[in-house]
This record gives sequence, structure tokens and C-alpha cells, in this order.
Amino acid sequence: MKRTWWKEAVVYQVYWRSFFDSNGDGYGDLEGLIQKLDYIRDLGIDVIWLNPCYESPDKDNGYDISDYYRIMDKAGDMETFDRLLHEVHKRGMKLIMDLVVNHTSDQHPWFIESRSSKNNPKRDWYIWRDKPNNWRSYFTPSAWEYDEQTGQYYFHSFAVEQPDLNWENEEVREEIYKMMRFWLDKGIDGFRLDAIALLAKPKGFPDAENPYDIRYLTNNPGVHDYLQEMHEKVLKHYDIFTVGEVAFVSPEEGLKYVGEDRNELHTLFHFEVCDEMPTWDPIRFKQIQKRWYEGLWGKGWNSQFLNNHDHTRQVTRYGNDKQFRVESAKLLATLVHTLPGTPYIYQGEEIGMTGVKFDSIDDYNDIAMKNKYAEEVAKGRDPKEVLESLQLLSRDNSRTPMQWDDSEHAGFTTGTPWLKVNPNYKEINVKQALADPNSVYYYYKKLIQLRKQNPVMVYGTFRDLSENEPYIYAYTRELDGVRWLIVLNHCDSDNVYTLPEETSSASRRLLLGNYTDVKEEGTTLHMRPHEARIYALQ
Ligand code: TEU
Repeated sequence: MKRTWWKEAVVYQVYWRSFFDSNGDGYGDLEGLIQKLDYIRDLGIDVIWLNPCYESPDKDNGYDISDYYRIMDKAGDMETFDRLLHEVHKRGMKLIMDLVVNHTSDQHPWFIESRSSKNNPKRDWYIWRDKPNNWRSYFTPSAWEYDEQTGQYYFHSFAVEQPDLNWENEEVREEIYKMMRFWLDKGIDGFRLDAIALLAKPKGFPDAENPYDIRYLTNNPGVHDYLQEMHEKVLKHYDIFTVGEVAFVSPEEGLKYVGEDRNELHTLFHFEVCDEMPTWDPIRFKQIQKRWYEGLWGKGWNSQFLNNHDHTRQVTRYGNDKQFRVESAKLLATLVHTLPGTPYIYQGEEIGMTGVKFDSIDDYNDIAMKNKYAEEVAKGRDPKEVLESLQLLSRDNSRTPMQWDDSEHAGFTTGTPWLKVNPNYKEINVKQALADPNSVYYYYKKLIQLRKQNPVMVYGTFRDLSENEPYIYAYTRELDGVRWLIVLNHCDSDNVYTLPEETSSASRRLLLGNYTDVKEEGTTLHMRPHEARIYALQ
């Protein structure tokens, strides 16, 4: 398999508005990120993925862009961005930007022109129809919005304020490619391509049988032509890393985006775990890992992540954030960093930050959650019940400010944070983590070090030894005669695991574990709650 820097990398996602506020306005900013770069470097990070910081009315936290060539005031300005890039590179790290090109803001000058009249030259830059079909958008009951001025509907896959661009229009594509070159010529190291599987729309927009199953929004014919063109005209001319956000795909479909012979993207986020596995489901998780491994290995590259700015913090959703928070955070980290694919860390994950439950909908900011809340309450449902039903998956679970220390607002800001801090910041914060040698933080650091020293962790073949085990996940990674065994007890109680024959005759050396000692007799491992071990086999 071809070795590349981005397969070996560990990526850290910075949701800058919640990372560190340098000027007291309650929003994190690029200057704040610069001030914390040493923290990120010390963890061992290779690549930073920065969420969108372009000019935006901020209806969907920067995913509604009104000027691709400017930095939004909350984040800073272009001079600060340039300094950020320089400081990232100075520390031997790389920076990838979010690329949001399925849609713009309705305040983008292109859309303002497009909506102004039916014969405006930019009319065709967006998608206009006389009649809507029955599709829902991600965030609203209809994917179409009526515009009085010209008496037609425009199409939006997300919020009303995020009209979709018409990728069929060549001028649109050329304009986007030009903008991508602008950023790449500044020296950024790649893109995370937002909602990239949505670029192509089906001819004629036929009604869906079940409008609630919004898979119709993605993976429509033509999407690969656009990506291949983008590759040809832009991507292939730079030594960069690209990761596409591709929801609702099978490994077979996924391979079309990342196949090494396809000239599209390097890797993808598929959402079979985050979108389609609401709570921890061990057998299903194992099946997902196995299928994706078999589908991609040797042909295209996978990513590993269990949370991001859209998905509830992993220790809350897939672990135990109460009794076994520390053990569980370390187990999940072991999983993400030892399964095949590039691992992603979402800010705060490395100190075991948890989700939140605010008492009132007013304390939430997430447009997806707020729209859904309004829709359900309007149907006559009990508001309290609706709130409770939306809490676990609210995107704000991951978006509360980074917890730096135990001072007011967790040291995130001297002002009033744009979103409330998680009340547990007095116990869970970076200062505490750095002072405790057994913290989640130092465990991440060791995992990342291991990856740098052991190619088996990146390029080793994968074999699941525990397909039908409900609690234990045991698998090997193997490369050039080096064999590792990973054993995880994803469970609140003790379990015994007897090693299968193929590993039992080998001698074992513990490389990393999340308990201070190891309990085992011969080939029988006594695993405590959320215990994780990585062994080298000889
Ligand atoms: O998310 C796009 C999106 O499609 C996600 O909902 C995705 O499908 C995945 O399943 C997560 O559930 C991106 C951004 O990450 C999100 O924050 C934005 O709101 C959205 O695009 C619109 O730009």
C-alpha cells in the first residue's frame, strides 16, 4: 500500500468559536487558536481541521457563507488567518479548511442577484422551480422556499438561509475552483469538504415515497463527475489532504469517492456510526468496521471518528460519562486510534469532555435542534417532552466551550460565552488534565506517540477475533511480521476473555493500557469495566 503523510497523521478538529476567546467578546477566535497552538502541538497533532471562519451571517455557525474571501469578524481578519497558518506551519503542523460549496448564505451577493429577477445572469447559479416537490431538508419540513419577488421556489438542502448552488452551471463551478485555488495558493494543506455528496441533484426532482428518509439528497448521479473535474482542475496540482463528508453510503459507494485510482478525494467521513447507530451497539459496530475494512483496504482510505461538532461527545453517547468517564474516554480513544483509518480528535475529547443537558430551549443555539423543536411543538406536542427527546443528539452537546481551567466560564472567555459552558468544568478541564499523569490527556498523547513509532498501527492488516462477543472487542493489526492485539471491554462490569488459539501461543507484551496493572492468567484475560489494552505479540 502506498504510504502517505495523511494516512499516518492524527487530525485535531478546532471548532474555533468554542475553542479560546482572545478578546472577551464571548466567541473563540483565530487569535485564541494561535495562543493555544503549543497545546495542540504538545499533544502530538499533525493536522488541524478548522471549521468555517469565512464571512457569514452565522445562521448555521459559519456554514452559511456570504463571502468566501473574507474572514468573519467574530473569528478575526485575514491578517490573523495568515499569521495562524504561519504559526501552524512553524510548529510542524498542517492546516485544512472547511470547504462549503454545496450552498452559500442567502446573503451572498450571488444569491442576492439570483433572486432579484428571473432573467438575472446569476438566476441559474441556484436552483429555481415553479413547484416544490415533497422533499424535506436536513433542517426544515420542506427543501423549497417560496420567493415572492419572482414567484418561484428555491432549493435548500439545509436551512432556508442556505440556498443550494446549481453545480450544473459551469460558471458556478469555475468560480468555486478559483476560490479553492485562492486558499491553496496561500499554502493551506487541504480541505474537509462539507456535504460534498449533495452536489448533484436528480433530474426533475421526483417526489420521494417517504419524504422523512432524506437519503434522496445525497449521492445522486453526476456527483463523481464534479469531483473528478475538481480534482483535475484544482486538487491534483497541490500536495494536500482532502476528506469528504459523505453521509448515507455503503463501502461500495464510498470507494467511488476515495478509490486510489479514481482521482477524487483521499478519504471520507462515512456516517454509518454517527448517523445510524444512535447508541452503542457492539455487534453492529463490529460489522460496520469489518465491512468498511473489507470494502476499502488496499483501495481507498478510511477515517475513524466517533464525534465532531455535529455529533454528541463520544464519552456521553457511546461510553459512560459518569461512573467510568476516564476509563471509558480512554477505551474509545484506543478504538479510534487502533482501527484502520486516519483518526480524528474533536477538541475537548482529549480531556474527556461530556455532553450537556440545558433546562431550557433558550439555552440552545443549534439551528437543527431549534427548528425541529418548533416543528414538533407546533404539532401540539408537550414542549418539555420535545426538549428531552432532542437533548441527547443536539449538536450543542459538542459545541459548548472548551474547558481550560476551573475559573469562571472555564477560562474560555472573560466575557459572556456565546453558548453556556458545561457545568462540570470545575472537575473536567485542561489544567486538571495536565496536572494528572493518569489523565485522559496523557493517554491520548501516548496513543499518538505509538502511532508515530509503529507503522503497524497505520498500515497493518485488520482482523476481528470477536465478531459475536457482546462486550469484548478483540482484534489484531499485522504488518511485516509485527503483530498487535487490541482487547477492549466496552462494558460497565468485569468480563473474562480467553484468547483464541491463533494468539494464545504467542508471548504478549503490554504496550498501553488504561488501568495501572493487568490481570491475566495464561490465556485468560480478566478485564475490568471499560478496560483497554494494546499488546505486541511475539
Ligand atoms: O453537515 C452536513 C450534513 O449533511 C450532516 O448532517 C452530515 O450528513 C452528517 O450526517 C452529520 O449528521 C455539515 C456540517 O458539518 C454541519 O455543521 C452543517 O450544518 C451542514 O453541513 C450545513 O452546511
